[in-house]
Amino acid sequence: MNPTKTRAWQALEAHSSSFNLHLRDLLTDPARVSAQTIRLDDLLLFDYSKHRVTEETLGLLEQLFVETGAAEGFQAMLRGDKINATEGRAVLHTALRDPRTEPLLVDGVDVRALASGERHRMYAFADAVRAGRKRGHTGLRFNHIVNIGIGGSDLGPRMAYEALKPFSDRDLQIHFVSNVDGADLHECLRQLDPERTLFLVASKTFTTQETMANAEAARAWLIQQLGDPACTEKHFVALSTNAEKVAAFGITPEHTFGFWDWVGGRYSVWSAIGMPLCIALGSEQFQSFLDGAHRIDRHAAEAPFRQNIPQIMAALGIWYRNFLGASSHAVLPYDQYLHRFAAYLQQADMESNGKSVDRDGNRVTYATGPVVWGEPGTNGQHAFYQLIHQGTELIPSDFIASVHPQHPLHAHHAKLLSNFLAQTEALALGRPTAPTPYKVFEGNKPTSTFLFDALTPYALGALIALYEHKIFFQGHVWNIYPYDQWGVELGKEMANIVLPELEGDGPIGTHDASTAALIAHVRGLQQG
Ligand code: G6Q
Repeated sequence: MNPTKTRAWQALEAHSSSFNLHLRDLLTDPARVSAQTIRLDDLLLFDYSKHRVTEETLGLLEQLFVETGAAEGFQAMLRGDKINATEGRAVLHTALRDPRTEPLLVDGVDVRALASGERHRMYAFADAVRAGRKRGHTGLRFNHIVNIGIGGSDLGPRMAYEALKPFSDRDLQIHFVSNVDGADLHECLRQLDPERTLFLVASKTFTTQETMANAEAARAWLIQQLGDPACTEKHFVALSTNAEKVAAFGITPEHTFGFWDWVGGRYSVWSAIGMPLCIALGSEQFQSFLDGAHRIDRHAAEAPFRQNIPQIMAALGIWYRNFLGASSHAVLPYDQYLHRFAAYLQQADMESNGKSVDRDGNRVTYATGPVVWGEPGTNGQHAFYQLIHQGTELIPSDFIASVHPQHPLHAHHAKLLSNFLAQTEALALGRPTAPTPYKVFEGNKPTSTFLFDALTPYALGALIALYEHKIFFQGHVWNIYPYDQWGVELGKEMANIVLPELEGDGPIGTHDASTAALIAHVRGLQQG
């Protein structure tokens, strides 16, 4: 339903227009903090007390969730309804990490059993690579693993591998190649020992231009290095839903790990797309990563609104986006290992909720997904925090850290955490008086604090799932379809028109005047 037609939305509009409370005043009340802090197991403390909300605001946001049927919508996703209606698909990344064995049927097929079967094949393969039971063409153990994939087939495993490096086998070097810019593959190949390199071609469709170009070039390189076309058999693995295309590329069924159309690319790290992570961590720790996500699946489904972290995250985002005019959302992990987290979330969130047509096919009349961005603290403090503190934009920010670090430099960690805590306090309170107006900090800048006990595989699984479900709840309330991505099609199609024009010497087709001139310029310089 159109959320603006709900009573809650209209009440929130009235409420926001008269809202003039400052966090300085709101945060004098310790009861507020206990009411707006959620402690989840020994996993995480989530503090949402530093937000421009009152009990009334939260009550109205809860009402908005009730009126739009958000909790029922979540159940519909979990039970396999085809909520990705524009592609006619169920959305079941949650089934990939669900340990239950009762059948969950989609089109008469038990997706839990499918997922579990393929997961155990992946576990056996990953553990065999780690133990040296799977070896290369010349009998050597693998020590370089190269994931070739892009978008959803790159960002998740890459981010998670970086985040969990301390838990990985350090004798294995895991590389990620994604860009069709040859520089990416070129720089990677320079580091490899061909006899000891395993290539993982990660592509749901197995047709993506970038991935196929890189996979073909990698294969040619390997054959040239090892001097035997038969060598590719042991050195190539496919992670894909398209068994036919994989076979046509020449990868064996034994080296093919599948997933299904009910796994969206940007939600696929839990499937065979997680193979590089699984090889790096081993199956036990990968399972713990899945278990952490499943813990959040249950939490999101069961916890009441005020105790439900992803629902609160989503509701606060809607409050700022639709009622207080925020157009972006910053994600600031005080954790160097999470240095790819914002990049990952940009895809998860912006590709899901960057939509302007609602579920009835109408242009929306309200704002949907914000721009998501961020960098690890403390680096960001020396760069863009100026704008968050003193600029004219309202930028709600997520501060993420762990109490216990994954490295032995504890004195560093105390410094890191002191910055982490001080920044959210400074943003909230500001400094109302100063010798010059330039040194005044207005404060009242909202933040959420996510404080993990430690960034373990379990915790990372939970962290990702929190954001996945935040995205679900926002997309649901906004009445859009989060699980398609038609917006990436047009540019791809047009690149296929431009490519032959760049490579050939025939006439340049019909383009806008700017693009036609640019094509002519490139051709002129390249072809003399
Ligand atoms: C993700 C998108 C997109 C996709 C890539 C790679 O949700 O669909 O980022 O993951 O375009 O697609 P393939 O895995 O099919 O190569």
